[in-house]
Amino acid sequence: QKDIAYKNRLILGLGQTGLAVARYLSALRQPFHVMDTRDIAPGHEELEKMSPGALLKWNGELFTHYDELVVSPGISVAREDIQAARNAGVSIVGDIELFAQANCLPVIAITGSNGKSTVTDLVGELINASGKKALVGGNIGVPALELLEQDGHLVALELSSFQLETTDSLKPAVATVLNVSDDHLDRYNSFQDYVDAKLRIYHQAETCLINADDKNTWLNDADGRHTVIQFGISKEDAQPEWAVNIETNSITHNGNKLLALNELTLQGIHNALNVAVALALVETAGVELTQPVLDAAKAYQGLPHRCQLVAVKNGVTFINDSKATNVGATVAAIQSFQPQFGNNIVLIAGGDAKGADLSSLQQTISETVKAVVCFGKDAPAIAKLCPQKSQLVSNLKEAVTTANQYAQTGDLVLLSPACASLDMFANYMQRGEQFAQCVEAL
Ligand code: UMA
Ligand code: ADP
Repeated sequence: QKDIAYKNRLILGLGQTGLAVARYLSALRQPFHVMDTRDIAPGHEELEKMSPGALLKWNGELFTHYDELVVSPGISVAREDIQAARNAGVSIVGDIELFAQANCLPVIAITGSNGKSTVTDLVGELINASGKKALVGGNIGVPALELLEQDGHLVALELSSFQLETTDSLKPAVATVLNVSDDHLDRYNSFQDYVDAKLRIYHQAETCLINADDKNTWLNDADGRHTVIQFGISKEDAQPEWAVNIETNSITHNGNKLLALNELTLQGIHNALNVAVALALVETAGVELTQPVLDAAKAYQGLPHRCQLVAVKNGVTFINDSKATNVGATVAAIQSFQPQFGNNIVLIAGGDAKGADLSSLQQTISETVKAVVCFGKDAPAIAKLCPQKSQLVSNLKEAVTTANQYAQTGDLVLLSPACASLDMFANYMQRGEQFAQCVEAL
């Protein structure tokens, strides 16, 4: 790895990211302090052992005493105190920027509103199946700076729009924006601002992989600096290089069949696209698509809390899609189960909608769902989309028992909340685990 410049830094936020930055700077013997807006920051005990006295009370007036602020993704850089520091000449970066300054390995960079973790994890599996070693991290849950300590051949990085906002030096071998739909509008002034944050991933990418079916993922490459390739659904008049062909039931590269869709363990068209993207990313980064790599794509089971089977009870199937934290994810999940369950789907949804426009869920609910059981902060807004099919309940436990009452043998009860979990749970994982426990207890 390369050296990063010696600076006096202030780390903002002491969650996973802030702690990883502190460990990294500490190992480099560079000076830093940390501030967090919370009374008790999650990483305070480890920080105190590592660097006694480094944690200071949040005070925006002190920001200009530092050369650089390293801002955690959970803190908005639009805050007045951070903007004032920027205007006073203080550099504003995030952990991914520090990673990019030090990293020497080729990077596969992945963003999008939905499918990031699935594609990132699968890219890691495909690289490992090829005999090379993948380092996988970023928004998926392993702070990128931790990857600098490990040996490997290729890095797969999941990046959120927040991480991209504070990153300038990343030069991915290949980068993709999988799709963009309403999300995080509590942190952006407009949908376009959110799209623009995502598109930053392409800035210095050698190859950009765009979604032919989603204009929001396209880039303006007027000066031809990038190689641009496409993935998408194959149509009569448009054949993306990497395609899911529904008529021939296959994933193709330049028209050549790589895999049959029914060979995949992952279900649904959205997941077939995820597999096509992962193959495209690794091939572009120099991994040969040998039989072991294709076999790994077929065998890939997906991550927990994404359209995961929990149980079949009295003929009713229960699926945990707790990671569906926006409308786009829930629509994709419902559509993927429709071929199997038709309109016999009871949806459990609700939580914190983060300011999203929920209306795009309306059509899917009115056309394909039998009943919607709504809980959490934005339950009333979801129930309003189709009042005659909706029932409000006060918590997830009640939602499961109510959904079970609506369901008959052969039906699907799908937890796909279209909302963040933070109004009632520590995170989406806790929500998914509680769902499984409630199903177990039926
Ligand atoms: N917070 C404060 N005050 C602070 C700092 C943070 O209140 O001073 C709050 C934030 O508003 C947020 C929470 O604490 O609600 C966590 O924020 P953080 O920046 O400390 O988060 P980390 O623990 O560092 O985790 C972050 C990513 N979290 C966010 O972007 C909110 C993790 O993605 C990521 O896995 C981790 O870095 C490692 O890279 C999680 C996430 O929810 C999974 N991401 C969002 C998403 O996927 O939709 C973007
Ligand atoms: P992210 O990391 O972007 O949140 P995940 O891979 O964790 O994405 O998947 C979250 C949810 O999004 C899944 O449970 C599924 O409902 C939905 N999803 C996954 N892939 C896609 C896709 N390509 N397009 C639309 N929705 C998707």
